[in-house]
Amino acid sequence: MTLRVDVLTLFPDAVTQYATTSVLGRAMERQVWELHVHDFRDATSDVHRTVDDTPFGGGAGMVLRAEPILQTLDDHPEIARPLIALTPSGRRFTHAVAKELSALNGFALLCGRYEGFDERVVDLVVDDEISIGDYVLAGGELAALCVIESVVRLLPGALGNDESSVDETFSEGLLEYPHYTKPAEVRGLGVPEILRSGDHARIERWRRAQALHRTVARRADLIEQRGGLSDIDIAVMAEFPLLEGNGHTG
Ligand code: 6GU
Repeated sequence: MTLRVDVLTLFPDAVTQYATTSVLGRAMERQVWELHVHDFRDATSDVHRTVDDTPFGGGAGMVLRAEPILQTLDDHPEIARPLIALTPSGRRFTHAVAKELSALNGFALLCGRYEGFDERVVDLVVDDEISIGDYVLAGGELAALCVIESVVRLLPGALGNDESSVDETFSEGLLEYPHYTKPAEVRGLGVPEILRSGDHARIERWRRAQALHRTVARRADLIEQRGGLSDIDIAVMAEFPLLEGNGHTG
């Protein structure tokens, strides 16, 4: 089944350009997903094609008008639902939300600009509001692309044979262990000896220990979310303590 994604934006070329490149572009060619981009400036009816106006109540910045967005939805009843608005005041986007969206037949993303859109758009047509993190972007386009990429790569057939989204960061609630490739020495830095030992059971425990050490050091909130460290976690971390320089020499 092909996932249908609609994007409502004032910058259709920026969205299309990225979404047809690399992993997303290849997945689109394989019909894992399809993209329908709608420029809501096309749904304006005044000569200046005005999409924004000053806020009632005063204050800085401009607000996106409701009508071009509502008209776009009226003109295109085929636009997928739910309609998700991208805004820094939305609920936080996480791997769990990406999984939710990847289970749908489709969804639409509304990209805000300026100070946001008229709240009546939210009242009338928006089903959900999402933010990708606690910082402010100039518009929702980059956020929409983050959502699309993280969702599409979870779909069957989206990634190549030697890529996988099963075994990576966040699918397990831990950060990734460090990776190395050839050559064995880079500007005086080696590769942890164990990775060249051929002892696969031991390598797996070492990687697990590194993922745990990293997550404890950088994202204690993730450890808490998974209910703390298990006895097995503690044992494997003790078997492979964190070495200086992230273990490059050991
Ligand atoms: Cl979804 N939009 C904007 N404009 N800024 C953001 C965001 C979204 N998520 C985090 N910052």
